[in-house]
This record gives sequence, structure tokens and C-alpha cells, in this order.
Amino acid sequence: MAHELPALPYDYSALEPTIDAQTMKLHHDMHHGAYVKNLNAALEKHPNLQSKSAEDLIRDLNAVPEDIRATVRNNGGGHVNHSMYWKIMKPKGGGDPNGPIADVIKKTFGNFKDFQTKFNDAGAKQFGSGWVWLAGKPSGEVQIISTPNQDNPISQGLFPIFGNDVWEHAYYLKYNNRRPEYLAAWWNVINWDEVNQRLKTFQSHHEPAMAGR
Ligand code: MN3
Repeated sequence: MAHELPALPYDYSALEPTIDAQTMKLHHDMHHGAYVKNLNAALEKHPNLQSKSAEDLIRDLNAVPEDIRATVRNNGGGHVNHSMYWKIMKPKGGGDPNGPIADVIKKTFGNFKDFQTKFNDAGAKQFGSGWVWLAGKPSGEVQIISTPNQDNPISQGLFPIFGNDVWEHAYYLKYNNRRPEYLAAWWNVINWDEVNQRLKTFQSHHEPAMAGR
């Protein structure tokens, strides 16, 4: 079964003024669309892999035949990353984190402001294209990491609780070269409910480390 471009869960203009409609349209239809198309084209050479989820493909890249490994890494990663990105944003999002993610942030980083500063800093310092993440570790703890290109924390054995896209295509039309401005504004559209859902999935696989909570 071929991979499909998921519909955007809101209008192109829904995240304005934080992210402009033209950026959303190009980013979703053209960029994410191309990752899906390229992934499907690569898998045509290895039909036995077509039933695997994109997550499973990038979780164990060594199991992917060498002739399509780089393509799957970039485009499978791009598909997984963007499928998350649209869902962890919403119109009228933002505000202080609530629920379990608020507890995790407080426990790990002290307070939300310090966490934001560290996250934004890691995103600003990612050289070239890439992503900044809050990732879950096998120990059950969390950490901020950045990854180049379309690499996803899954490929390092980490769980992507949420991430922000720092490719220029995510912000250049509105913010030009001012990536830190985009990173700072992005918190206005974060969907904490979806982040909490993802955190729940991570925590359900790491019960022992959460026992103290
Ligand atoms: Mn992107």
C-alpha cells in the first residue's frame, strides 16, 4: 500500500499570523508531497517493504537495502516528521503547557521559560536544514536534541515527543533569515493536547522510569 500525504487538519491560513498561508500551502502540498512521492517511488524497487510503516522503515535504516537507504532516510523521515508537525500545531494554540508535559518540563528543565530558551537555542544553532526536538530516552527521561536534514530521533533509538522544523522552507517567506524569530513565535501555535498524546505513547513504553511520579 502506497504512503499517502495526510490532509492538513486546518486551513492553510489557520496558523496566521505565526505562519502565513503561502508557506503552509507550499510546505504541505509541495515539500511534504514530494517526500511521500519519493518514498513511494523508492519502495517500488523493494515491494516487500511497502507494507512497513514509515516509522518502522526509519527506526531500523540498516534493514533497508543500500540502494534506497538514503532515499528512505530523507523522504521517509520527511514524511514522518511533517505528519507530526501539522498535528502538533493548531489555530489558537500555545499558552503554557498543561497536563503531563507540563510536569515533565518542570521536572527536567525547572520551568517553561528555561525550556523554551534551550529549545530555541538548539534550533537556532542547527547548522543548515534540520529539526529541533524534545526526545524521550530509553531511560524514560527527556532531552532536547537537534537533527540534520530529515533525520528523526527514532533512528537513534529516541522517541520524538515533538519537534520544530527549522528548514528555511518552514519560515523564509515571512521571517526571511530570522530563524530565531520564527522559533520564538512558533510557541503560539503549539498544540499541547497533541503533545500530551505523544508523551503518553512514550511514557506507556517506559513505565518503570515514571514510577516515581
Ligand atoms: Mn519542512
